[in-house]
Amino acid sequence: MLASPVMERHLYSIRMHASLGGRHLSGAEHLAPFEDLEELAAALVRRALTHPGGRAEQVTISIDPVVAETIRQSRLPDVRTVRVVDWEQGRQTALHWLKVAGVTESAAWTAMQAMQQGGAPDGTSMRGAMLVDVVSGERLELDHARGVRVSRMDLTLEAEQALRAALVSRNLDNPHVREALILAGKVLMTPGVVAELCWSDDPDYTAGYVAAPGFGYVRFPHLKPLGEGRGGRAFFFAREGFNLDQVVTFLEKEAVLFTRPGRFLRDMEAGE
Ligand code: WAQ
Ligand code: MG
Repeated sequence: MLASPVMERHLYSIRMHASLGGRHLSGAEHLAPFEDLEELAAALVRRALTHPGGRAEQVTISIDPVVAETIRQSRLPDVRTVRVVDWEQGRQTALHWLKVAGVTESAAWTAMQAMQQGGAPDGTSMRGAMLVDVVSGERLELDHARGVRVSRMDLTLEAEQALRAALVSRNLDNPHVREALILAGKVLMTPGVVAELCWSDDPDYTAGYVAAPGFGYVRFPHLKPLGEGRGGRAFFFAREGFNLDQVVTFLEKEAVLFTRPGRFLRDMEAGE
């Protein structure tokens, strides 16, 4: 949330990570000028201590300077909802959109199965995303429990206001949607990315999405059963030209600021 022109300001990345019983509970972050850090830190701590999943035991706030000239500016992805009646139809339809993006059916299926089983070796959700070979479905990230964390992205205050106005009128103005759009927006800028698949780890939130550079962010109201606490993210990459270090550095370290929302496209039915 940035109120003033970006390039003249010295910016900071401010990130919160909270855990409970040794498990990841909550995380959030912003890119902000110096003057906003104190207030943002307080808001992030409040968020960690009032999380619906329990009160955090450990909260870490990290602040790092970001060189203003290195910040990439972009527009958020276009958004559309595909109506599905239940999570089975949602998965089937998500599989279709992944194929449209260029993921093989077997790779898409393999990733979905891995996410359903929690993604991490102990059967819980990963902290970050799995990186998946678009053809074979093979996992490419080094740490299957942590995965790759997308970080250092935010929107300007103007873009946030425009986005929220567009979301409110569609009954979609909640933190899940806003944060997922920002995260997917950065993922879609990654060199070599073909698509992203995501569903929430919040037991009460069944929605998820498929995003791809060609069609933006396509959301499905149901991608998992209500009450399911395992969620995840899979980023699909073409193996040719894939460079793990470059991809991880981009996703974790390079700052991206969204200055405009994407377009909102009409809802579709699953069979369309
Ligand atoms: N980087 C990579 N992976 C992440 C990150 C991150 N910064 N944050 C979360 N994940 C992974 C991790 O495995 C989580 O378990 C999983 O994603 C889901 O995270 O209605 O709420 O924050 O359009 O629970 C999408 C649909 C909601 C929104 C996504 O994700 C809509 C959501 P959550
Ligand atoms: Mg969650």
